Amino acid sequence: FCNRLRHVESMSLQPSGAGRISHLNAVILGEPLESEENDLVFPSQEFSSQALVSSPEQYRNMYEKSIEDPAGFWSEIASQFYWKEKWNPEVYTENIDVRKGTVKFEWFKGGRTNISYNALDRNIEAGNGGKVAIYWEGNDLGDDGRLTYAELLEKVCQLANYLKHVGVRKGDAVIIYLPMLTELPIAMLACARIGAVHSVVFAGFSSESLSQRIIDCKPKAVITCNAVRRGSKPIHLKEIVDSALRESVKNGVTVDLCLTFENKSAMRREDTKWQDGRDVWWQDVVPLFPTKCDVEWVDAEDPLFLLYTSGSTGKPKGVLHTTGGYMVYTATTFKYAFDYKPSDVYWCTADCGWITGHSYVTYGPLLNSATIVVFEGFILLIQCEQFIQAPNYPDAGRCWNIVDKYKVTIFYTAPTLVRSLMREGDAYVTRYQRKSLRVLGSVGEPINPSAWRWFYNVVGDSRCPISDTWWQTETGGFMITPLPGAWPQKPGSATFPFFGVQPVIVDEKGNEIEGECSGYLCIKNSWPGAFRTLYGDHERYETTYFKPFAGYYFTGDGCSRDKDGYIWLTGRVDDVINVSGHRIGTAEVESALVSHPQCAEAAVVGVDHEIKGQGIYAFVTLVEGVPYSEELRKSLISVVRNQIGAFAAPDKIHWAPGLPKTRSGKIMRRILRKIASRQLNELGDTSTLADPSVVEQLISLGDC
Ligand code: 6R9
Repeated sequence: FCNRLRHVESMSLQPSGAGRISHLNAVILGEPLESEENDLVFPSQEFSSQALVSSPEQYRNMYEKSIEDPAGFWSEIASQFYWKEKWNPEVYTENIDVRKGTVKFEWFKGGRTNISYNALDRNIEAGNGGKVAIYWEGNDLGDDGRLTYAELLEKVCQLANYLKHVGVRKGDAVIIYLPMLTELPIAMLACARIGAVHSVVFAGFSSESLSQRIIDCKPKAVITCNAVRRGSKPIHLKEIVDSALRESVKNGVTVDLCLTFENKSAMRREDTKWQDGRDVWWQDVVPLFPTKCDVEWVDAEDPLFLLYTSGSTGKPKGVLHTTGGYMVYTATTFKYAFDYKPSDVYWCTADCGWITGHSYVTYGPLLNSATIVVFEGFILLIQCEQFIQAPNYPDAGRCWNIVDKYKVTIFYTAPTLVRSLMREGDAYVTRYQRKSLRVLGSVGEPINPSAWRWFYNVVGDSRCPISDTWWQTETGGFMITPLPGAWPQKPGSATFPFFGVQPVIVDEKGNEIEGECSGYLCIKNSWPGAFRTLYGDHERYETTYFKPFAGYYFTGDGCSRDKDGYIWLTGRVDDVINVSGHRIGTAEVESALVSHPQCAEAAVVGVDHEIKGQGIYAFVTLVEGVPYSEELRKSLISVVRNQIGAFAAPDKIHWAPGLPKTRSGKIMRRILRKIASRQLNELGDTSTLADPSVVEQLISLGDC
């Protein structure tokens, strides 16, 4: 208690910068907190005293500097990286306001660098060549491996040399469709080394989704593996690629090279379907190339990668990140939000197919010369009938077995995993020691306070702060996040902005609102890790993100700020559903459903789901005369699985003789959401419906 009291006292520092940065709040301004002490979870004195940022005051000083002098703040940090040539005198230029012209952010322009060099060669030169870069843990117990920084560099160089040999050049796109093998980060780093633009496609996506991405970015090569195993059953990834490539050819996009890693534990090469001339075994060519490869120095604003994400229309958006700002931002956010120390062993459970795997499996940690754990196990479950993102093989204790095996100190995961393991009971956790753990992290969706407390009390033995990091594919890195030693946490709140980030809450008209409030979350300025455009569609970039509230970047999320200034994310306010931390556009699922010959119309909404956070609930109108049947329900679900991927399969199909529409024909999703969540007393005004009786019909069919 004394410790906590001391903390409360230290929280009550006199305001030093009050009024200067208006949107800041009690903690940041050093005012006493109004919350009851039992709403707050304090870092221990032991933790805080060793933390990189150990008090609100220290944060406040750094934050103020980052806002008042972004150029000075970020160039000082950027100088810790290797630059072949320094950037232009102006560190950054920005126009975030569409009314003033094209939206454009540039950071460190004119600077020449290479992120792969900074993540590998620079660390090796600093004496970390012998340090383990990657511990790889296979799905089967005992199937594992490790690579030091020096070994990782050699493997990256061999692949980079091979890619150069086959004609992949700076600026060319390369699609990577791999499960979580070490070859996945190796392929990313190899592309970056030669200035090629990687686009990783999550290996749970279907061939149609893959071909859509191939057609959009026209890659020089696709990198994949023949198969991945779930239990005893292989999933033939190469065949998914084959069919995607066939589809691409029909659309005028031919890819000349499909580099295929032979994943021996899943499938022998003799059993793999092959197209001579196009397909090449990784193991036959890559090891023949030299283990040293000259770096392609690129401009800070040259593209590093494209990552497709769901939006509110059917077409995925190619989020484009560039090199310099992204490098500086991911490394810095990683370091501070996890209070990283060189002795840490860090495990992020995300797949590299999502942004978390880019910024916080690969780039952020390796730029800090961290030792990372890469675990194969997740993809396998994603392919299961029921999409559950939790490693429960051989049992629900697997995560903690891995934590003890590698002495993991920082464990970063998604609320969906926490909830699904929580359901299995504490015994699976407590049978392992977990003594090495010191920081926990959460990402992907709001973490509900009960899951937060279980994560904190049971997994972290009530001694490990949780960094609940709010950010997006578009933001490149953390935007709102606890700094674990700096201030008390509130379970379920992402707390305060990272250095250089100015979040604002706006009302429907786009006016900034102050104090305790809720509204739409926007960002007021640029930051180094921001995405620069949507590939091939700058207009959509402006329309989606910068036009809804002119003068700001609109995140698509709703949030509230409490009396102490803590920020609470409340979820998407657009037509995007967040299933187990994965963004799925309702329009994508709808267009898959209506492609079924017996489906006339479909409307998809998100509903609360105990484990996944949100589940997918589809209202389906059948073609006149077609009867409902269980068989048809299954076939509708399989259409979605085939067109998008298993993780997008609807949890519920609700037969709908008609959909509630306005007189102008717009589907009223507000009403559908209420029906889906059985909040029938809250349907609100239905008088604007073209045919109000539709609602009654839907309710009576609810149990189908
Ligand atoms: C990193 C990532 C982004 C959307 C975002 C928001 C939700 C992510 C969150 C969170 C509450 C958190 N989200 N982290 N919501 N608290 N800590 O997940 O990127 O796949 O692009 O999703 O995820 O809704 O807008 P991405």
